[in-house]
Amino acid sequence: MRILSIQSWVAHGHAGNAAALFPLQRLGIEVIAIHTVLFSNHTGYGDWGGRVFDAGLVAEVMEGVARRGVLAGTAALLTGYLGDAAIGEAVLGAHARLKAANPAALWACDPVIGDVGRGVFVRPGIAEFFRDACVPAADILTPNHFELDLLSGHESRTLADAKEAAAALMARGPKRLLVTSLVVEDTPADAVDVAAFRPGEAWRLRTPKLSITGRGTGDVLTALFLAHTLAGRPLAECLARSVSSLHGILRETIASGREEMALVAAQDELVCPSRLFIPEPI
Ligand code: PXL
Repeated sequence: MRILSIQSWVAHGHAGNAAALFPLQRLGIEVIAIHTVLFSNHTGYGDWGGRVFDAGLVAEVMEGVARRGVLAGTAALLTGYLGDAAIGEAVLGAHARLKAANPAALWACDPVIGDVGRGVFVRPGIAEFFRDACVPAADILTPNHFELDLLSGHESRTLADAKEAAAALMARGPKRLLVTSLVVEDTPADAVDVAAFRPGEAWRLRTPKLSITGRGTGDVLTALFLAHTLAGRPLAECLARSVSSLHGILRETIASGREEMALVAAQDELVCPSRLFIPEPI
């Protein structure tokens, strides 16, 4: 199994490809990783070194990869933090190239735009790019609650609102949706929900809220959700395994007093989560 992952790279810590690559590899998946930026650390620190790559570089690397003849055997494209809207065009080009080589390939798109509390944290044009160009082309979309509202154009205050927004987005193309960091009216203050949708089917998984403002957590979730989807697992199981693995990683992160996810130290959680949460149909 091989996945092409186009996301940011950070030298220190885990966000973008530096969050997604190892979990995929730990699950036995080969990854072709193309980076959209090279930063010292994720932007949540408010201070970082490095720069966004130009879109031409991303396209050139993609062309080189295509010339190796490996795309026909690549099952999916995984995309996340873009850095710049122009890189979005290179991502669309990469998607077209992959589909030409393997028409069955899936695109799992994490529309990284922003978060509740932090607002939009990406450059102008990126939100519109995700809404107008990526939603119709992606097979799997993994917005957080903030991004669900932004992409659907409606604020989801209740579970019914969130289901409506998910249905509206799926009507535009994606066949599977994972909504992370979902906090609706009936979400208890000490919990956080993740919901998974496909047409005619919806699940919610509630986990205890952990005292950590993890970055890159969405990148790990999307990678795991894609890996389990490609393994042919049912939607509820993809949700349960992905969230339970991340929860185990975050528990170890807190226990060891780290600032960045304990992906390496708690790697067994990626394969076999020590506590398996069970989703409920909604
Ligand atoms: O997790 C999203 C993400 C990815 N890559 C970089 C980031 C962030 C979020 O802050 O800064 C570089």
